[in-house]
Amino acid sequence: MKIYYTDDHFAHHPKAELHRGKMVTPHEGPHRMDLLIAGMKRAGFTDFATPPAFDTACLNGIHTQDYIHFVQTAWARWKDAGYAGDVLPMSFPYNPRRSKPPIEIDGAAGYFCSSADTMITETTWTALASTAACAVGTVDSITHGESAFALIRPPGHHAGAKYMSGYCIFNNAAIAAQALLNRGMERVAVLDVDFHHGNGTQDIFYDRDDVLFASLHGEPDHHFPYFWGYRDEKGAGDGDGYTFNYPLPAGTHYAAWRDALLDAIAKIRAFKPDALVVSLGVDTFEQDPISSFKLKVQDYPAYGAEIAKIGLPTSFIMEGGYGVPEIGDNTAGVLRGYMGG
Ligand code: OKP
Ligand code: ZN
Repeated sequence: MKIYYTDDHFAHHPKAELHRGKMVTPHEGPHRMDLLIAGMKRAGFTDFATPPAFDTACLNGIHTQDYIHFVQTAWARWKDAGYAGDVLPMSFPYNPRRSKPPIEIDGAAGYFCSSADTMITETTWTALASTAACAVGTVDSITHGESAFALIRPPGHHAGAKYMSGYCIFNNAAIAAQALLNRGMERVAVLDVDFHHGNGTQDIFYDRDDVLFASLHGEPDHHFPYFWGYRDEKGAGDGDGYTFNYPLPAGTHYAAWRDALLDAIAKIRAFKPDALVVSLGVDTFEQDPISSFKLKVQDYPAYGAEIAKIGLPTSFIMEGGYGVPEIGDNTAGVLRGYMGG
């Protein structure tokens, strides 16, 4: 299996995160990639591949032009305003009677954001170009008949058409799904196994019947992203019945998680998609520092094998997973399980 990767992820390196009232080193940083690569190598993965050149066209239909322009220019505007550090939004659009980005960058940043955990640094764009290109790379592999993995950071599944959120700025899973459709596939399913609800992906495809979205996640009354991911969110308009949410309580072990997975897989099969995108977050691990499920190391290959049984060419897109060396073993474990052990 090809692993699309570049060193450009280093270019996204925010300095601090406000977490539960304290300034801390961001949970989502380059150190994660060291752990992920170490785990992949321990598991014998060697087929690292350079993605195709980034083309902004891959963002069409996923992110709006004004949002893309904001992301590209935000840091320079922040600096020109005389502000320190990274772009960090603090004020969010809450007036339903007015919807336009203000001119001042602090306000503009809030307009394009839904949570104050997502920073833009001087070189973030370079990292985002790489994540999007790696997502497209997996689609290249699929068109050649091979499943593939985008080993990327920052993650993407919280980012919507015109907002960043939850460490995510470009929605790489959505980019992959759209790229598959652009290459002639008629239906694509996105299975989101990250601990957190993939609100951005859900939002982007909510009104569409060509992309099914299914997510297993910590139930939103107690877990980020809080305002999304309830069971009654099922899609709207043409998309009604193409979104499936499996909110699960803190402390969920593999047995119950797997029951939800098998239900999601049944929905995916009934949809008869041409390909599958997996938002692969491994923050479901029992030791994850910001999450609360109880999956163990051996559960990752087990569910990778369940995903393989769907029998679809699959684009695996790295999402979350934090803090401990096992994030590498668990990520590799899913892929090993998918490949048959
Ligand atoms: C991203 B992914 C701020 C609390 C907000 C956001 C979690 C984002 C997780 N310190 N936390 O889904 O793994
Ligand atoms: Zn997550």
